[in-house]
Amino acid sequence: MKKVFLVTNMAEESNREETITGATAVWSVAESHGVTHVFANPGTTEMHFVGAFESVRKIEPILTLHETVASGAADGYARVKKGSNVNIPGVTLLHLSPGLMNASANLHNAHRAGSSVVNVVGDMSTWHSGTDPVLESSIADIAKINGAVVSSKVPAAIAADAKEAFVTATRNSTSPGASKVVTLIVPHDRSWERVSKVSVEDVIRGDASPLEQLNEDREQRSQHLQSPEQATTKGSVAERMHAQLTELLDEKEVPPPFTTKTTFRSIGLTSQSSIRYASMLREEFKLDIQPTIMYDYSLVWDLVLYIEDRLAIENKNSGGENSFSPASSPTRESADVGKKNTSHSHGLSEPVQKAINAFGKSFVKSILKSESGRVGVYLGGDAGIRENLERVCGIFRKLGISEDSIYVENAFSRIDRGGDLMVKRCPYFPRDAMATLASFETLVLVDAKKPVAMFGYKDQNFSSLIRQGEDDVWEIEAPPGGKLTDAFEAIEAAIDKKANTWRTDVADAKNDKHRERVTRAAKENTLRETSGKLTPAAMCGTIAKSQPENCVVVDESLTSGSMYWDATDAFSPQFTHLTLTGGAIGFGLSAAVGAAVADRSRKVIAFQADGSGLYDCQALWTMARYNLNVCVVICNISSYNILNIENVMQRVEDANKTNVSKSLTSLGEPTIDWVTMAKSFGFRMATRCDTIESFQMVFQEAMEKNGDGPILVEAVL
Ligand SMILES: Cc1ncc(C[n+]2csc(CCOP(=O)(O)OP(=O)(O)O)c2C)c(N)n1
Ligand SMILES: [Mg+2]
Repeated sequence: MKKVFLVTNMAEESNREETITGATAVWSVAESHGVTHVFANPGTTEMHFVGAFESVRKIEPILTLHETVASGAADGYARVKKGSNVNIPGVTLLHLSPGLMNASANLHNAHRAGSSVVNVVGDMSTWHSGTDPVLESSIADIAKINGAVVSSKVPAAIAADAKEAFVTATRNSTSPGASKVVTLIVPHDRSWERVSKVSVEDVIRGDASPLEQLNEDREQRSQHLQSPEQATTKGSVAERMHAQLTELLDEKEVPPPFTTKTTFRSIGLTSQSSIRYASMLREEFKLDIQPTIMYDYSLVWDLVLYIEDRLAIENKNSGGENSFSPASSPTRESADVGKKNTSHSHGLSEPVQKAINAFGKSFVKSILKSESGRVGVYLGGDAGIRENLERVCGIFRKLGISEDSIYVENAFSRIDRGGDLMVKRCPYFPRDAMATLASFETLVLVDAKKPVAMFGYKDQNFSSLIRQGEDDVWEIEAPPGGKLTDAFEAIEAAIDKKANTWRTDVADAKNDKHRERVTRAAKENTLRETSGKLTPAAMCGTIAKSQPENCVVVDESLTSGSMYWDATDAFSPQFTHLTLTGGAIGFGLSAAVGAAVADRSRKVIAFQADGSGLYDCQALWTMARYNLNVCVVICNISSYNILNIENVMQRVEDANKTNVSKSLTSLGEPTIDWVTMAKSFGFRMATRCDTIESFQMVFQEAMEKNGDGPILVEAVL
């Protein structure tokens, strides 16, 4: 026994002395977060990271030939890896600020998609920084545009810094649309300096003091929540608030609901948070506070802070860590930057659970009271993940709301559709989108930001796409410290109690009719012609009919794919659909790389408009090099077609008078040969099709091939 004990001790001692490079520490942390691949375009300051892949063998580096491919791939990877309770970040390795700048357009898309992405960016050595070497400029300033920044400047803190970056990128957020893009800046010397292996393992296991962390979080939260009034007000928040509320309710003799307009909602809280807060306050102060109102209350920020404190105390007592910020509070963006955030969900605290139950009850009661055809649902964020979508459709079915009243954002990050799930897509143009949503009296947003017009057009003077009043818009989202599914659970519990008033039959009858209508129209529109010149409609119908079950479709088809949604509703088995979320074109081919790397068992179809595909066509080389199971369909219309449409729609003065303006939307002269391009990037299979028959044959064949490397089909339209 003694001998064994001695040996163990000696092993521990030698472990303690074992050191690894900072770069290896970063990849070890990444590995502990489930990361399997890094999309890289390194330079001098990242060479130790390149070497560190030799030590962390579970992570495979993927070389991309432009940083926009790396960031788009990281986004596609994260979207495919995501589960209803799983978040594995896409990771990039980029060279200084120029590398990050090249990656930024697709990081913008990733930010808008709510994708978890960690960029590891090398910087000049700490002692060299500031001497103005040619490649130097502020990495943090560029990174901040798309999300949070963690700078690893302190010696030996690299594992903790990396952990902070990965935790921040994968946290549950209560705010739909909050960025999960995080940039970890690592000075050159920090990447080669050696750190104790045991200390890195401690960080990975999370042996840091939670209390310390909690205090730091709370301090930061109260700083970013402070209003000018708060800074000068004395007394505890609870005391002040009680006095204020009592005075408000007793002396002013204005029974709720009050009439003036300072509300929880007006400071950016959602309906869900407002109801939650009101119910907590009711319970605490035994005052009659109505849900969505705190009218005429001048220190409404105090309420927020007070509840934050309550949540933090509750969490501390239950051993959990919590992170909470009111949705889109004015200071949220700045607070995200450089903030320590270690949110993990360990179950909801009691007050949050009570509050969310109260929300569920109010919601179900109200929706059951409304006329079912007058309630519209708008899905965003994680609502499209299959488990979530099934639950959402199940919930609304019981409430009598049919699939043709359930819309998904036009620019959605992921929706697992097809088979027996059918929802609608909100139209692209603002006027159409607004009219669609305005046809409902009540609107329910599920994990979605309130939609605004993509552009402010000359003759359309509106921004919000929502016409309903504040009290007719419900927002379902993750509660503080919890997950979106906690909100679903509360609603389902409330629905279960109302089993005798379910309106499933109403929804089912409408659903049947809706499906019939969609299938008839899709057949008529996309399958009517079977031969002759290839058209966008025939292409959409063919893809929808032939795409295999469980494939991933990365859809940057823009105008050529306008009939694809309905065609897939009608003909496609279950699949995962990803789109361009941030409007920064040049995402599709890159995201297809990431999607194919994330799950090699799934066929990926990159449904790609030609103009957009030319921003990141280097992705083709990465597809070929790593033998990815991707079928690229290029919609070759030799133009920026959407801009021609905009020209007409915006009634642009003098447009097309001569060839000058036309030349800026045409991609012809010289024509681009995608087949030759693909072959030059290493594709073994690339074919051009200009008839319906040839496209049907080639695409069908491409769907049957697996493991033979990528295929490109150039659809000449
Ligand atoms: C990064 C970026 N640059 C420029 C634009 C402006 N823009 C929007 S659509 C478009 C052309 C799209 O053409 P294509 O991809 O061929 O699709 P099509 O309209 O032909 O269907 C351009 C240049 C943009 N949205 N993002
Ligand atoms: Mg085009």
